[in-house]
Amino acid sequence: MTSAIDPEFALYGYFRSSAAFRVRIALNLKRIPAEPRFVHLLRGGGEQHAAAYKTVNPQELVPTLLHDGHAIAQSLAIIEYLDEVRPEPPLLPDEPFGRARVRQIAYAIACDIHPLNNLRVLLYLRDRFGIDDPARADWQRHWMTNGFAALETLLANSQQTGTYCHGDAPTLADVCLIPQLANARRVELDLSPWPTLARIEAHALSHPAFEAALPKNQPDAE
Ligand SMILES: N[C@@H](CCC(=O)N[C@@H](CS)C(=O)NCC(=O)O)C(=O)O
Repeated sequence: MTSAIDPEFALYGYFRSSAAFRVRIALNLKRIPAEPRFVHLLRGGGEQHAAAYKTVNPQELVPTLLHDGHAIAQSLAIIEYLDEVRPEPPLLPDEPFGRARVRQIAYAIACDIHPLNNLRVLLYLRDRFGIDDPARADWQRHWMTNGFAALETLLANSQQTGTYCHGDAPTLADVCLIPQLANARRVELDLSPWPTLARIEAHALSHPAFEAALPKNQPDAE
């Protein structure tokens, strides 16, 4: 959806990474065509563990944003940074309760759901405890179900919810929700118990910034 690459920005990511997916959405919304740098999370044991990448991000995770001589990791820190250096369109509301509510939704996903389903956690379950593929998929569905049920209640019962999680424009909350729902589809989680989440997802994916950021639309998609 974007044109020539902006040489000011580069993003280390992987097509399936939902944390990188969040940043791709934010960059698209702000019309920043960052140079993509691909880190294959599985090849050769994971390129995130290569010495060269460790100097960029000592946590050995994607995404990492390069801008203005800085390497910034943690998707939420990156997105709030982008919101400060490129404020339009804003991804956080302009009043304190709205900002807190959007962060509440974003953190429920990024801090409480996503980490339990991350690759390194799944690999540890397999390698340390011998947990097989179906049981690990069940683990993922369990923690997503737990988190989505709470989000559905929050969103369905709030007048602040609009066509997006907070009002009628995309915010940090949607930037986190849509990639998490993509992860849920990968493990064949039935989303029908959460109609508000599904409605917001359908609406968001009609926006080119979200659609272009989908894993399947990335150059490194397999
Ligand atoms: N809290 C971090 C999470 C980053 C993260 O977990 N990234 C995953 C991909 S979604 C990763 O790089 N995993 C590699 C691994 O587990 O080895 C953020 O929001 O950026």
